[in-house]
Amino acid sequence: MRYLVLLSMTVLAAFICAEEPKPADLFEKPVALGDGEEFLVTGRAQGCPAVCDFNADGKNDLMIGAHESMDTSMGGIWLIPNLGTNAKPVYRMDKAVRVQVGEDPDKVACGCKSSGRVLVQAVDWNADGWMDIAYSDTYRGAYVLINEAKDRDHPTFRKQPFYSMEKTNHGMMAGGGDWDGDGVADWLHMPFAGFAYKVFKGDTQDGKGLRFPEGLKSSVGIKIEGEKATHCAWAWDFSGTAKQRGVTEYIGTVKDTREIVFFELKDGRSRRVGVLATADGANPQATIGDLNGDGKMDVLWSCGLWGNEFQKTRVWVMYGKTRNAAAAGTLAAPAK
Ligand SMILES: [Ca+2]
Ligand SMILES: [Ca+2]
Ligand SMILES: [Ca+2]
Ligand SMILES: [Ca+2]
Repeated sequence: MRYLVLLSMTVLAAFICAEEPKPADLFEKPVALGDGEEFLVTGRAQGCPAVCDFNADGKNDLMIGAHESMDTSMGGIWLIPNLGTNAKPVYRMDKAVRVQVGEDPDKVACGCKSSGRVLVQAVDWNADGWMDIAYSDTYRGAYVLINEAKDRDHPTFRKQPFYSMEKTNHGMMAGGGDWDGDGVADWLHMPFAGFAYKVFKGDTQDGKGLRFPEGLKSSVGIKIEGEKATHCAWAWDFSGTAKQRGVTEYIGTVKDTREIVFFELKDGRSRRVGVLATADGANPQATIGDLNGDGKMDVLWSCGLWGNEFQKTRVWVMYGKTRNAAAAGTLAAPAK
């Protein structure tokens, strides 16, 4: 009898293990990006990295939204071309191009010297094959930069509002991924530091481009209680089993911790499944994208470093192990 109980418990445990993804099985160990000898050190504070292919050469580049420095509340966006290959990317900060609005660098009002952020995402808003950018200043509003389609290597943009909080709110955070499971990336607005989650459902034009409905009212609130991300959150079927298990898997960060956490949301309740990595600085900002273009969704993050290098930022990636990003083209590179 005892043997039978033990046996059935073992079988049950095996069944549960098979159902529940282990975060360690989903991603490789984190690596810091750079040129193979030196790490990419951006010299910017509170960096938020994202995958893009701004020059449309088929090699995935990096985009970083960040403070100009900790002496100012102003920020900007930098594009860093991939000088290597997708499998072996090479990024150097001295090759970075600052995003221009017309003749001038885009100035982002972060609202705060120490903790404002610039969360960025590559989109192709008008489906013309030229990369556009959606970003949030985490303070008051979100914007879209429409590529003027003049120069692939040194793009210039037109700036237009995407939505506005209308009054200042230091706790406005953002994220994305696919929250409704249709394979198209969405935008996530997290007012009051994750108190609410509002999804802007991503849309394409005949399968090309990526845009979100404009104006705060066009977002849809999702119920999320329990252990949840507060500073950024990105949903994807990372394990490839989320849909069949009826859950939403997402990665995110929580205020005042350095952890990149894997969460699961089911019936409005969120819970921590496990910690994927611990950042080398406070309040890391994470995004997802298929950086090496292998059809497996990767996780990127950066932060402000502590100590006497607190204005510098290293960019980390954790490559995905599960083939799950087939429909994620809009997250990595715009349609050509
Ligand atoms: Ca490229
Ligand atoms: Ca475009
Ligand atoms: Ca979606
Ligand atoms: Ca990948």
